[in-house]
Amino acid sequence: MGVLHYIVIILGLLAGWKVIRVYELSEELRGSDTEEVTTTDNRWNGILMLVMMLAFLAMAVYEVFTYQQFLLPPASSAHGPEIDQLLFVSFVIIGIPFVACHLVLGWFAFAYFMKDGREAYYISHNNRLEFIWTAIPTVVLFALIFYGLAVWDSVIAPTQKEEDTMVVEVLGKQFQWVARYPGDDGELGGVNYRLFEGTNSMGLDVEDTSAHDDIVILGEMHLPVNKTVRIQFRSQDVIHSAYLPHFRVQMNCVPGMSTSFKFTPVKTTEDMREELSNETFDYYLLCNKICGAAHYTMKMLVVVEPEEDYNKWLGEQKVFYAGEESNIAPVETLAEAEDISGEEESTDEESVEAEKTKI
Ligand SMILES: [Cu+2]
Repeated sequence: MGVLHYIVIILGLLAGWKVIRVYELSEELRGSDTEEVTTTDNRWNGILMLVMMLAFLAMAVYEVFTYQQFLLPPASSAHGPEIDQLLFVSFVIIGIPFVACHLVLGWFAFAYFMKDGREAYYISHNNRLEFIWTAIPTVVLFALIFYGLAVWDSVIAPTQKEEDTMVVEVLGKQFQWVARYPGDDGELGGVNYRLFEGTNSMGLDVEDTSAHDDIVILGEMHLPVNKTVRIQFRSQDVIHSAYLPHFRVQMNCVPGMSTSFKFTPVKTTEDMREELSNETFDYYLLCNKICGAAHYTMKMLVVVEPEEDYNKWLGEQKVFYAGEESNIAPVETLAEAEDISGEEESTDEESVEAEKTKI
């Protein structure tokens, strides 16, 4: 909105205020008490209340349909439809009392406005009524919670055998995502949060030989279609949340622990481009936990493709550990790693001492 809009709004408000003032003054001239609330005022209030409630509901319905597209993108994982149905059922069950309560509220204000000779009906206590309005929401909410738990259970612990599942690791850090694939041995090497240091940006335990052929890729991840994948999440610094909206996957990445989510992508990036008739469509993994100043930049491209393409792509990627000659990941035991952190502390103390002497 430009400055002109604001000026128009302010002038409009001033004009409204002046109109009311003129009305009040004319009433005073007529000798009537402007403070007195008449039956006509009450009737008008009732009508306006009903109109406002109807307008409010109409706006709510309009917004639900207009902005539905921003709620969730089309699902493209095997469990996606289950989550969508849960969401739909929840919205319907919450929507019914939402509409009903507002209609009743508007209607009562309209139909039972205060007028002479009408007396309010007081109920001091009614056990049956209290039982009904406690029992119905309890039963409905219990049903909703059990349904939700059942869906969550089937999503988080699907029945596919673990040996048919491929494993990929995703590491979150301020402000990047890194993917790690097991190499030819099909096994991800060990990691430890205490080994994040220097060029060992993955905290890889290179004493573990299965770590030597691990493949690490920055900001991009490929997945074969129709293959169940377990993504193991880690964080290097603060809590991040890996969010793959199209796959209906979200999992916190917590420093010092490993979390995971198993799912099956069922549509390739190409399938989705065709389905949405959008040439530039891409899947993304986003960070859904405000983790710092550049949180909004934290996303990783996810490419879902046929298995042959996936294998070809993976074959072209580089191995992270380049041998003892490389400057990457010094071979250390955890005890040594602790020693180093001890040294760092003493350096800190030294610098503090140095600061003191300066002063
Ligand atoms: Cu983050």
